[in-house]
Amino acid sequence: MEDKRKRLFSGIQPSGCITLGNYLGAVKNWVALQDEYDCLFSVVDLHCITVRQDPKEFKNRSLDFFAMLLAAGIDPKEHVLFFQSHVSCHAEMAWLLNCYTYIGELQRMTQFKDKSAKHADNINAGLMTYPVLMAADILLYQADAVPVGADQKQHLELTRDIAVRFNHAYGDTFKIPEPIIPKVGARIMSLQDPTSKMSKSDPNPKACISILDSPDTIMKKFKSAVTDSEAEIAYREGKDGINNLLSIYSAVTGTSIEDAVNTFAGQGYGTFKVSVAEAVIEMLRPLQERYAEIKNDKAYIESVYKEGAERAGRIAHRTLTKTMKKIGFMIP
Ligand code: ATP
Ligand code: LTN
Repeated sequence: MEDKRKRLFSGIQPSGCITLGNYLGAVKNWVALQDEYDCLFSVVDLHCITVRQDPKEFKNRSLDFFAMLLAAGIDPKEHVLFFQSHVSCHAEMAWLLNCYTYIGELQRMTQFKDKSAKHADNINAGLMTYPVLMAADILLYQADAVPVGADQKQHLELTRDIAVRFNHAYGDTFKIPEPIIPKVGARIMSLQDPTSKMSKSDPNPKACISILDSPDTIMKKFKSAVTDSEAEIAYREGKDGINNLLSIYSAVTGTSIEDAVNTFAGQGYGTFKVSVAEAVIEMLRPLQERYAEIKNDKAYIESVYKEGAERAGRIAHRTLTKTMKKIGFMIP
């Protein structure tokens, strides 16, 4: 029976580890949205090579990420979970869309500017055309909705601009996707510098929580989180460290920021940090247990990604052919 639910697509790069930021800003949301949408989730490995990767590590990490998504609760029977590189239409569609995207648009992207500054010795063309590959990911599946953290909003706007431009030139071809950005957790900040986002590529390991960190490590990282010298638990401008901890607590427990503030009002920062750490540890415990099981079952992981690539490939191929026909390619 044809699925009449709206279609959803999202992706995560297998670089670094899945951070608490990725989890609260994206993955946790993916799991919840599975009830409402017909979903495709991808480990977007092609995106990773804009930065040099060690081949062996890259391969292992890609598999780890796949297992982590399964452990987090992605249901590969109901939905599609696959590696981007297993569906060659992504790279092909990216080429087509490159020719409908302006260099000026790509140079304006905040992430491009940030990453160029960070990797000044390797500003390759892929770093710049990265958002076009992302647009290809989304448009290939005619996705209605794309859940992402706040940092990806700009890339999604570009995706929409490219799709509108193409549709305008050739007639209705692509669905125009809507972003889904969570109200709390959309932008989890670094524990060491709460004015910048928690990033898997942060060189300071204390800045970032991995969803596979041990309870001990999580507790230590929260205890050393940077706050301020006021000793007042309140959510307001200028209290970046405390705001971040309140956001994390709220996203993890599902309580509003206001209720969290009331719960902790009058307590010291030390006690508050311990409570936030405990909530995170409890949230991650079942995920870590499932991960340990799934990681050992190589045959299961393989069967899921093979089936995922087939199911995704069928949809992607349909859109790629349609797009090529519109442009005027001779289709064999
Ligand atoms: P890097 O930090 O190295 O740039 P990343 O952590 O942004 O990488 P991605 O795989 O590009 O990793 O992101 C996966 C998802 O996680 C995206 O939807 C992104 O918006 C979301 N995300 C990333 N960092 C955060 C954060 N600090 N808070 C909330 N969501 C985040
Ligand atoms: N650029 C994204 C990862 C990504 C993505 C996508 C997210 C690649 N393709 C398609 C949503 C839909 C990021 O999160 N940094």
